[in-house]
Amino acid sequence: MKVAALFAAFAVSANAFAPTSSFTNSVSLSAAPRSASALQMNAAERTYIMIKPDGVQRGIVGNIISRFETKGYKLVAMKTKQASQELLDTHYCDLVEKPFFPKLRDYMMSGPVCCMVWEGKEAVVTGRKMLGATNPLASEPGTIRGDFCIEVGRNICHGSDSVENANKEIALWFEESELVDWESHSKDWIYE
Ligand code: IDP
Ligand code: MG
Repeated sequence: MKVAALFAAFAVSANAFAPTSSFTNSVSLSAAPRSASALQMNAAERTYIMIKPDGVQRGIVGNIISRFETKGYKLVAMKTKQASQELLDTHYCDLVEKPFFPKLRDYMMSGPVCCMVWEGKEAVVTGRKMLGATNPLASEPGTIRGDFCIEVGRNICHGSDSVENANKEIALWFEESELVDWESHSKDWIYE
């Protein structure tokens, strides 16, 4: 008798947590699966995010990773690296003539950087928003630069500024074999 009552109570409470039918439809794997090309267009954009030596030294790597993870972006590649002069000349090829470039290069070679590729819908433009403005004093609070730094020459992170440059930067900093093609189990909870 007691067991039956307990079972009935469990059935009612379990039902209270059951998803509504429309909710079920929106996430069901069997309901109208999207085509591979639709998923490609929505979710396969990649951006190159790099934590600069000051971000690594100051122990901000975990916080930055956490922001991209909790946003819903997918980590495709990650490593630490000591950047060479040649690599930085290529990466910052549009800035090599700037008067501040020698200092920028020294700063970027002063310790390890943390190189990452994040993937997801509009990852490039959204990644830039998450970083904040180049000059940290102009970055909104809530952005990475707005929360963690003060000077443009110590602005702790890099993010690609266009899809074209993202693809170039990913190819510059990573071997093809370092990019892992995997499917997130959360994708149907992040994309509708
Ligand atoms: P971004 O990193 O926001 O894309 P860029 O203009 O591409 O900004 O500059 C690359 C990096 O060069 C900046 O993140 C910053 O570290 C450095 N930088 C840019 N402008 C200056 C400057 O006027 N003085 C010193 N460093 C600068
Ligand atoms: Mg730039």
